[in-house]
Amino acid sequence: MLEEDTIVAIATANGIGSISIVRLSGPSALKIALQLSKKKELKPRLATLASLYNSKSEIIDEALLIYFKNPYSFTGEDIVEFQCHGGIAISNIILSECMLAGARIANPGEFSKRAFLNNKIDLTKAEAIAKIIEARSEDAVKLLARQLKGELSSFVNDIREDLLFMLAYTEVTIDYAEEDLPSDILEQIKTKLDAIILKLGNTLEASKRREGLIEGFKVAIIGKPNVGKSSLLNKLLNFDRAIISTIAGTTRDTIEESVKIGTHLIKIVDTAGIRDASDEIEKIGIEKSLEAVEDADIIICLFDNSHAKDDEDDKVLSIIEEHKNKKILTVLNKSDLKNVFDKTLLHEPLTLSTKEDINPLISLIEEILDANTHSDEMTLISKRQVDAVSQTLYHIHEAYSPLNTGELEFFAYNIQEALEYISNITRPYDNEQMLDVMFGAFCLGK
Ligand SMILES: Nc1nc2c(ncn2[C@@H]2O[C@H](COP(=O)(O)OP(=O)(O)O)[C@@H](O)[C@H]2O)c(=O)[nH]1
Ligand SMILES: [Mg+2]
Repeated sequence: MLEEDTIVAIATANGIGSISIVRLSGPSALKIALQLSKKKELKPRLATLASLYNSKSEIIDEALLIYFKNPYSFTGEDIVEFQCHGGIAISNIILSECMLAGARIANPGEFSKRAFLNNKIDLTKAEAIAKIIEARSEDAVKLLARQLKGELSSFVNDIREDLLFMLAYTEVTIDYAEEDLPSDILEQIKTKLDAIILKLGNTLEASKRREGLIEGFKVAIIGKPNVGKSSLLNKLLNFDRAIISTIAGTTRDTIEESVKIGTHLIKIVDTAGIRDASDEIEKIGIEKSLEAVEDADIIICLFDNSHAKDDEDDKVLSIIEEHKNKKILTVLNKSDLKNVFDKTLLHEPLTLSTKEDINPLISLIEEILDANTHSDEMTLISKRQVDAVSQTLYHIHEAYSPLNTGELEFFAYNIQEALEYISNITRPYDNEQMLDVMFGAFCLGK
């Protein structure tokens, strides 16, 4: 289903660089490129050096032209790429000349949308493209590259095949026989259902646990006032981001910053000290500290080694007790002073001083993140994918009991629903609106 109009966009970032790429896609792409270059022909997939001319035949640049003849291009349409000299002016002039010659400016994500509509990529790849462009860490790139290569597509296709197999058998039984499913087929279906439930469940669980791989894992620093939370944040960031003082209640709001640890990007959150405050604003700050705990993947819980444990520390300990499902690192700070905190009251505390060396803590965080990153578990990268898998899993669970009671129509209905949801991940049956929203979020020129 080839589009009528030809679109054009500057594919490279808007700024000064050695080259810029202007990309044309659509039925007139070649014609427009020949007009601008005054060439008779362009050989597909061959780089051709050419002078470019404007509509008044004035020379505007010298560029490398590459023609991709349909269907062997990213969009599946004719594409011509101009590799022109870098800079804002040149690429904009070429863009305007392409428009004068009949192209229209592309909408955000329109190249990818055309690639999707022409079956060149499925939605998992489209999402991976959008995200890999914005990725800010090596972890994110590695994860997204796997999806780009089609890992999720084949995962989805395998499950679809199994569901289709079940549907085929049950439909035949419903149509032609009064009898129940033959018992060996029934057993085979149950085995397949169990395997799918396990696969989907593991994927959802792993995706939740590894959510931070793209945006950055959240690490919250908590503790009572004055234990050195803001000092730790500043030390991790290597600059004075938060105000540090001996006055309890100095940090009233949560402060969030991104920092790289090893190959990982983390979002580190400094919080207001937890205590029974009477000040209204401080109270709100403490509420936000508790929210930060909820949101965090890793919690660094600070105590002051120069004082004995008190009621405020107990309060902090009771909070981490409620969040045992998260990674919790307990740190006895201010260990450069006289050590009076009873270590045995904490679980494997790290003894350190933010005034001196925090490397042992950094290594520990890196170890945790490494363990979470180096795994080949299937990971979903968007809420859209997570929702689709959850719905698939729901309908597969729903299919189980009618199978046991021989109500094959109900079984078939739920498998049909599951099929539709799982298919949505790669190629929805029809959902124009969803496609517009999705591709609209792409950056220009993609
Ligand atoms: N001696 C010593 N003082 C520290 C250490 N860490 C923080 N402090 C001091 O403790 C006070 C409170 O620090 P701050 O980071 O504002 O604590 P917060 O309220 O937990 O954010 C400041 O005067 C810091 O200089 C440390 O490791 N050793
Ligand atoms: Mg503070």
